[in-house]
Formats: sequence, structure tokens, C-alpha cells
Amino acid sequence: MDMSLPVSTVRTTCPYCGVGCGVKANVKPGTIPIISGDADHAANRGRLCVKGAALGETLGLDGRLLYPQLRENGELRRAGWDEAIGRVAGGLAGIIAEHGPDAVAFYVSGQILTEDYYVANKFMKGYIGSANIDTNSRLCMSSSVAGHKRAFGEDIVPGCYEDFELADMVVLAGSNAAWCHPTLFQRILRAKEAKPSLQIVVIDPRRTATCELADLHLPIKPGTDVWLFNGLLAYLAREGVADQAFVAAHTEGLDAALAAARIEIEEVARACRLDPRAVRAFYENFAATRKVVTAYSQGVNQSSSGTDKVNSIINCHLLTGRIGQPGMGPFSLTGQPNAMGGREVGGLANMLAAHMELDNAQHRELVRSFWNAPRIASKPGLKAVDLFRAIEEGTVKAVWIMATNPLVSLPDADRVRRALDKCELVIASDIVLDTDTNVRADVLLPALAWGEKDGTVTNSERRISRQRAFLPAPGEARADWQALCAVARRMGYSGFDYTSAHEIFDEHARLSGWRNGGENARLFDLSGLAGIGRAAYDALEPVQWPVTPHASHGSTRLFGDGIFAHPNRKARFIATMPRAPVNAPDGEYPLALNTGRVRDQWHTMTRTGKSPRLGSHVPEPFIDLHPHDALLCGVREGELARVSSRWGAMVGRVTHSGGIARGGAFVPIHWSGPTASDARVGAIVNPVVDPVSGEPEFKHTPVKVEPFVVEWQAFVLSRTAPQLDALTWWTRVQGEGFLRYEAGGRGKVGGEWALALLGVDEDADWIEYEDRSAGVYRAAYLVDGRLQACVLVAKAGALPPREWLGSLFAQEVLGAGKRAVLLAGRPAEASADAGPTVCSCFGVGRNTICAAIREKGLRTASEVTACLKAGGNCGSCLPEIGKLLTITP
Ligand SMILES: Nc1nc2c(c(=O)[nH]1)N[C@H]1C(S)=C(S)[C@@H](COP(=O)(O)OP(=O)(O)OC[C@H]3O[C@@H](n4cnc5c(=O)[nH]c(N)nc54)[C@H](O)[C@@H]3O)O[C@H]1N2
Ligand SMILES: Nc1nc2c(c(=O)[nH]1)N[C@H]1C(S)=C(S)[C@@H](COP(=O)(O)OP(=O)(O)OC[C@H]3O[C@@H](n4cnc5c(=O)[nH]c(N)nc54)[C@H](O)[C@@H]3O)O[C@H]1N2
Ligand code: SF4
Ligand SMILES: [Mo]
Repeated sequence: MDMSLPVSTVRTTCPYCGVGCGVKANVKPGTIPIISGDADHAANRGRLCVKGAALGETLGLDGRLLYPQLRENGELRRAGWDEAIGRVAGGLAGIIAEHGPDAVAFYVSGQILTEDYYVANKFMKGYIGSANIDTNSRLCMSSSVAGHKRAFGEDIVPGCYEDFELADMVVLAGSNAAWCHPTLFQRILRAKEAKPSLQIVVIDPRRTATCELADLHLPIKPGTDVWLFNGLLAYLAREGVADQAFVAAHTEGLDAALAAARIEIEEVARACRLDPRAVRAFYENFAATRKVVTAYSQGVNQSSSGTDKVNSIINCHLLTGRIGQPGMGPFSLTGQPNAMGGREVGGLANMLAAHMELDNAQHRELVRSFWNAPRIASKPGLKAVDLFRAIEEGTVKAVWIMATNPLVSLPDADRVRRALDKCELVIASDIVLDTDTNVRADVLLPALAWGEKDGTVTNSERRISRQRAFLPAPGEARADWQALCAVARRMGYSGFDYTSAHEIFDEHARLSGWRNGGENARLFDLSGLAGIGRAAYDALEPVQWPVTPHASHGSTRLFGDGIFAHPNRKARFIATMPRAPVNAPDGEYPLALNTGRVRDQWHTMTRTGKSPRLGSHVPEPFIDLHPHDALLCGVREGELARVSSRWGAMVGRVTHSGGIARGGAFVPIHWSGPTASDARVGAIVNPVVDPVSGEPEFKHTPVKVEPFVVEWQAFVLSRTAPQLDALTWWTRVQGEGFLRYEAGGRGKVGGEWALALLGVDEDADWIEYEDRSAGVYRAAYLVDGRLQACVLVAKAGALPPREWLGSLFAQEVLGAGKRAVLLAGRPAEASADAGPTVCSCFGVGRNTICAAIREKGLRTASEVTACLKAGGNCGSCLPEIGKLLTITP
């Protein structure tokens, strides 16, 4: 911490999900910044979820990439920026000279700032002259983008968060908002508390935490949403709920859409494997309620019919004229903090900039001349999955990967690994050193992280907020836009002389308003911010675009006037023909694998993985199965299993959450090479994509599940990383003062093995316990009476809980009493095992909560909070507490 920085409070924006909560960082020299919610930010009004609340625990510099590095003869070595920029610029220029501009590519991310994104896009499309820039938003929001463009003529989210509170019905389709958009979900719950008639409907094959407080859960057969919404469209038309005047004046294409949607409730129920009464109830309530928000996320987007799913939802809102008015509308929940900003600057390979189109000659010329660029890409570039195929095939020879980890997050990720192994020049910009992708990079460029970088992001409701720096730049890390500009300048391009993020934002705002108006006006318009001065940019209050001279305070809702962005200003119904996922389960791969998120981790855990508070909720990768399927597969709850598909495999622990229907399986996406021996989810996923958007079908891959045989289970708690080759399978999370490894292994365990595993020298203070007949081995070592590491192994039966042993790492010296029972793994006074963490903020376990519910007769979540504090801070665990209330006898 730089002692010269004054004490201050900096207002910034959370770097995780697309809710885009305002955050306050209270910075005192010499201490860790204190993070709290910004009560003045319209997205969250002071609330944060558990990930946001734990941001302060992720700011340490351990594991950071702090200097540029170059690979030489297979080894990385530190280099100066000048040399690294030379290598990148020279490498790209050489390949372009020999093979043309389409032989190079950028693969960027919804986690860079709008200013970084703007520069990357300008560099590739206007100067290199290729559209080979794509982004992880292809894996995330591209079906929504495509659906919006087909229906509205432009990629627009019409509504705002307030609509969720004003609605009388909120439909959450393919969204686990309780875990993935928590503060917004809590706004819905509070609205329901105030107005109990507010109905919540969840459409998800799994029974998720989001379902806990829902009035109706439709456990839809994976991939069948188009049947459900087509059926709804047909029902609404039949029942005369259409808004005839709106449809006539402001839309076209209804007849074709209705023709494609001719389907009865019985048929819908069969196709979607739902109870026809539940389908009918949903349709009736939807028909009877005008103020409906239908929000959707990856259960809709990440599908081979993702774009059609989006349009089948929008169709229902167009038919009823429920769009752009308070309390109603289709609502695409964005995933990443700047998914939206990336779309604004045209970061996808099939877009231009400022919502202009690559295949529109006028737009191309407009952008080229505004940039004063030497050339402009004239055809769409490669979409993410195709891009990495082209790398494998050798047609793309250089790729600059920025703020994303395709070796984990792309489908068929082993193929992506092979592609990078073959690629002539791999450049990776990241904030951490150890990622699966970085291991394969030739050049590593250190980026500024959250708290250090400065610029803007746009959230799901089109609200642009500032991310502001409150920490000094560490090492030689630089903003991503600075690295991009340095390479562009070295390649001889003018137009990259920015000295601050502010200058880039201003250019972006000016482009959005440039020759924008009249008949073909583009709705994305920041002309009200063009010419914004440095001071005004620094003080910029969160504002929803469009921001124009007429709407200088931004725009809450769009399309309320019925004016859309297609040339004839009408919205289009899209005829959506339902189709099943491309790969169906079969005899060999009988289960449909669904993948997604857990509450307390963010993607590959490079940041959330540093927080002890976040490590305890879900400490290891799991495979959630229906008990019946587990039986058929010969696997048991609590044991390890291997999930494999025709593309790859991973290993995790079998669980039965009770939320999975037969025929399905679910695994979390978060573990990667650095955090598990074998749990890279991307390796299994089929590389099928939606034909319109190119978004992968992450939610549906045929797999089989088999026992992963180990002779013993173990866990290791250690202040330093152990020797992992002593374990057959392992996975890691961060504890308070220690690393926690869950593991399984084969072969002999004992003193020699444990000494090697924990890296203990001969004269260490070492204690051991072994009971061969029971298959138990335990050892620990201490330094000056302080617990350094312990390992507990069981050949059969359960291992002791980790919580008590973990708590000993906080103690400077272990007293004789604790030392004596250390290897029992439990305190002598045998206090109850708290059980797996439910409330991460206050560290309250499941058993504690259930005991209190039972013994004190608690009946509501607020009674649990009053009694145990659990749920009283960020509230992210309230749905789980709700579930415990219903299942505890
Ligand atoms: N805690 C946490 N929050 C996050 C993130 C994170 O990593 N961790 N990441 C952020 C990002 S980038 C994103 S994109 C969002 C994603 O947010 P969500 O989309 O809410 O999260 P997912 O878990 O990917 O998937 C949502 C649900 O889709 C369901 N689903 C699967 N198949 C189908 C189907 O065919 N139909 C329907 N209707 N549903 C289906 C799954 O069972 C799953 O519960 O979360 C953001 N927020
Ligand atoms: N199976 C399966 N796969 C999926 C999904 C799924 O549901 N199932 N979801 C998909 C979705 S929606 C998404 S969004 C992706 C996410 O997948 P990724 O984008 O691959 O995951 P992250 O871990 O967020 O990767 C971000 C990287 O950027 C680094 N980073 C953070 N901040 C900065 C910065 O300011 N600058 C730079 N240069 N680097 C930075 C982080 O350290 C990290 O290494 O995964 C996709 N993959
Ligand atoms: S809901 Fe949580 S992760 Fe999302 S922006 Fe808010 S604090 Fe961050
Ligand atoms: Mo995402």
C-alpha cells in the first residue's frame, strides 16, 4: 500500500456480475481497503452479495502477474515492456505481412473495461483490417444479442431493474439469479415481501436456490424452452390477449410466428416433460397479468437453439405489447460486468462499433472515416469456437488473449489446448500468472486489476458506471488499453496516442453520435456525453444510455413509444421452430450434462479463489446426480466419479442435491488446472453452437459417469502448497491462513509419504497417528508450536469435519490440550460439527442452522437471522436458509 495516498472513499463498481453494483472502497494508508455497498448507486442501493462483500480479501498481490514475460526455449523469463511490445508488434506485423490480416486474431473478454474494448476493436477492425476479434461474450450473451437484433433491429435491453419491482409477475427462465445475480434477486424478494401477490416463476431443469421462494417452478426438460414459449404465444393469441393495436402499428411477422407456434398445452407438456396443469397455470397467469418481466440468462442463451429461445420469449412480449413500459418486458440478464460495454463498442466478430453493422457499407465508411483508419474490415471475423479451430488448422497464426481463459471456458477445451500448442504466437494479458492459458503463452503481459484500473462498465440495464482506481499500479502492470496502444503504435499506426481512459471514452461517445439521426438513427447514442471533460468523466454518475442532448440524464426504458430500430421502425416477430439439442444422450453416454455456477465463486476463481470467506461454501468440484442414475452408474454419494463425453473427461465428487431430474447431471464450471488435478469442465463440453449466434451449447452434452476408484480419501490443510504428486486426485480452495485440499489417492500412506507430501524436514515437530485396522492415518507438523500443516486419510468411512482443524491455523501457539486432540480432528469438548457453510459472511454451517430451527422452533428466515446472524449481511444465503426451514423436521 502506497503510504502517500490520502485517506479517502472511492466510489467504484463491482467487477463481477452484470448487476453492476456500486461499491465504496474506504482506503486508509497501510491497511486493507474496506469495501461496502454504495447506497447512492441505483443498481444496488447499498447492498452487495457475498462476492462483492468479500472483494477486500482478493486484493493481495500473491499470484499476480507483475512483469512482462517472454518464453524462450520453453522457459518464461522476465522482460521489460519495451522488449515485450517489440516481440508482440514484430510478431503480428510479420505474420500479417506474410499471410494477410486474417492470420491474426484477438480474443478478449466482458471483463475488460469499455475503453480497453474500444481500443482493441479499433485496432483490429480499423488498422489491422480484419474482424478477427471475438470475445468470451460469444459464450455468454451472443444469443441475446442476435435475438435482440432480429426482433428489435438493434441489440437493446428495453427495461430496467426497477421493472422487476413494479411487475406483478417475474419469470426467470434459465437463470439462477439467487446465486448469479444476487442483489437483483433480493430486490425481487423484497418487492414480493411488500406485495405478496407478485408471482415468481422459475423455468429451470434443476431445482436451484432461485426456486426456493418461487410460486411456480417448471422443471423443464433441457433444451425445450422454445416449445414452452411457442405454446404460450399460441395460447395468448387463442385467448385473445394480444394487444391488437400495438401489433398492427408496431410489429410485423406475427402470422409466420404463430404458424410456427401452433401447439397445444398437452403437446407442450410432453415435449418439455412438464405437468400439463403446471403449464396451464403458467399460461393462465401470464395471460392474466399485464405487468410481466421475463428475465433470462444462460439456460436460454447457451443452447444450440439459444437465439430462437430468446426470440420465442420476445414474441410473447410483442404480442401483448408488454415492452418498454414500467413493470414489463423481456430482460436479458448479462453475465459479466462489462458484457454490455463490449457490445457497445462492437467487440464481437460480426459487429462493427457503436452498434453499427459490418455488412453495411455506409456504416463501414462512417466508422473508417471517423477513425481516419487506413482500412476497415469488410466481412465478419471468426466466432470464438471457429477461431480456435482456425488456430488449430493453422490459418490463424497469432492470437492475443485478454482477460479470459479459453482453455477452461471454451467447449472441447482439450482441442483448444492443442490449438494453442500449435499456434505460432500466443499473447496473454492477465492479472495472475498461473492459468491454464498462460502456461501456453509466448508473451505474458501484466494487466491492472480491479481497484487499480480506471474506466467504465455497462450493466444489464444499460447503466454506465465508472470503475475507479483506489490502489496504486503494482509492479509493472499496465491498463489493457495501454498495452494495446503501445503495440499499435509500434506497428506504425496513428490514432492510438491516448493518454487516459477519459480520452478513449470521449472518442467512443463521439462515434456513437456521429452522423446519427434521422430515419436510420441508431439507438445506441452517447452524444450527450461527447466532449465530456476529464473532471466530469471522473465524477460521472451512473447513467443509462442512450444519453443525448435531449435525454442528458439517460433513458430508463426504450421502445415504450413502439418505435424500434429496424429500417421501417417496426419490431419483428420471429418464427421459431423448436428443435432438440444437437447431441442426444444414447446408450453409451446416457446422461445430459448441464454446467453452471455456484454462489461464492467467479469463473476460474483467479480472484474469488483468494478469499477464505468464499472458499467454504462449495469446497470442491461436484457431480450432481439423481440417486437413481447414481445407482445405475455404480457411483455413490460422497465418492469420486469420472464424467466423460466424446470430447473429454473430468473427476469430481458425487452429490445428490435433490434438484436434478433423472437423466441429467450438473457440474460447476469453476475449477481449473491450478485449483484441481482434473476438473476442467470445458474439456467435456460438446462444441456444438447455435447456428445464428455461434454461442456454444454449454448446458447439454451427453456424458457417462463411472466410479473413479481410489483407495483412500484425504484432506490436507497447509500453510504452503504440498507436493501434489503424492495424491491421485486433488482440488483446492483458500482457507483462513491455510490452503485446503480435498484429495483421493492410491497406494501406501504413512510417515514417509506424509513427510514428502507436506515437505517436512527431518527435525520438524511432527505428530502421527495410525490405526491400520480402521484404515486411518493422520499427521501434523508444527513450527514453534504453531500448526503448519496436517493431513488426514481414511480408507473407509468419513473424515472429520474441516472447520475445527482449520480454525487452529489462526492460533499462534497450540496449547497442550489442543495439541493432544489435534489428530482426533475434533475438540475434546466435542462441540457440534457446524456442517458445511451456508452463510459465508458469518461462517454459519448447515448443522448449526438446522439445530437452531429444531431446538428453538424457528419458522422464518428472519428468525434464523435474529438467532444466528446467518443471512443478515449480504443475504445471498437466504434461499438456502429457506430450504433448510422447509426440510428440517
Ligand atoms: N456466483 C456467480 N455469479 C455469476 C457468475 C459466476 O461465475 N459466479 N458468472 C456471471 C456470468 S458471466 C454469467 S453469464 C451469469 C450466468 O448466470 P445464470 O445463467 O443464472 O447461471 P448458470 O448457472 O450458468 O445457468 C443458469 C441455469 O440455467 C439452467 N438451465 C440449463 N439448461 C436449461 C434449459 O434448457 N432451459 C432452461 N430454462 N434452463 C436451463 C441451469 O440448470 C442453471 O440453473 O452469472 C454471472 N454471475
Ligand atoms: N461449461 C461451461 N463453460 C462456460 C460457461 C458455462 O456455463 N459452462 N459459461 C461461459 C461464460 S457465460 C463465460 S462469461 C465464460 C467465462 O470464462 P473466462 O472468461 O475464461 O473466465 P474467467 O475466470 O473470468 O477469466 C478471466 C481471466 O481474466 C483475468 N483478469 C481479470 N481482470 C483482468 C483485467 O482487468 N485484465 C486482464 N487482462 N485480465 C484480467 C482473470 O485473472 C482470469 O484469468 O465461461 C464460459 N464457459
Ligand atoms: S450482485 Fe454481487 S457480484 Fe453482482 S455486481 Fe452486485 S456485488 Fe457484484
Ligand atoms: Mo458469462
